[in-house]
Amino acid sequence: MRILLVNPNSTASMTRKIGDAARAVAAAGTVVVAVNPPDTPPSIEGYYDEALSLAGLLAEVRKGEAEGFDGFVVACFDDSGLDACRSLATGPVVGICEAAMHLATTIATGFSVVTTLPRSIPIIEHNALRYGFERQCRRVRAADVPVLALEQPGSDARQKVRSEIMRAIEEDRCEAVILGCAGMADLTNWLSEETGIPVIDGVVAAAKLVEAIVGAGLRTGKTGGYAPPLPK
Ligand code: 5HY
Repeated sequence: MRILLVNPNSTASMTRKIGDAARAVAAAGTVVVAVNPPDTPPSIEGYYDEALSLAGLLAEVRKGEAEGFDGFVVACFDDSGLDACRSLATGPVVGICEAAMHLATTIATGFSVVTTLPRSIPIIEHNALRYGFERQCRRVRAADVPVLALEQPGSDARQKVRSEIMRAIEEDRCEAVILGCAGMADLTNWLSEETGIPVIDGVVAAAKLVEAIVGAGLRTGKTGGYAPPLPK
């Protein structure tokens, strides 16, 4: 099968990181391709950037559908434009936030999320409500690092994420932690070793969930909310 991961921001180094994380866990026979639009914000930090990224995200999914990809991942933790992408795609479209939260509830009675900036906290809290995980989500926290600091070698971003996870373990009774930014995908194993609890990266979670859905022979339902766009 062929899975397309779309990073809605335009930072190519993050797109490469996202693709590498998914390829590292892909089953034999699964081809993973990661792309980003050329003209969206370099990082998505809050509602405004998210809105600016939507047209580029949809264009990439439209192209991927035309090229026959079997499934799609929206690789931004806001789960930007998920429903609109599902209207375009035949195969499943999975957001990295929803996938990570689904997986977390199978291995922990409660999880916390550590994202980048405080402005992203209400967006992720809304996602937990939307997906029905508000009871298992102990808290959404921010390490207070800009998204692109995760792309800068030598920045203190990884240490700040680690410290926030330690606070989550201490204060939230969380038994797993979700990384609340696609740009953290390369920190997962190190953070799990450092903190001693399961650390879930949404990119890996979403890629494996798409594999499972396609493998089960399922596709997006087209008779209602996810019906194809009408010509205008
Ligand atoms: C993301 N922003 O996953 C989100 C999450 C965040 O550019 N990629 C981004 O940190 O707000």
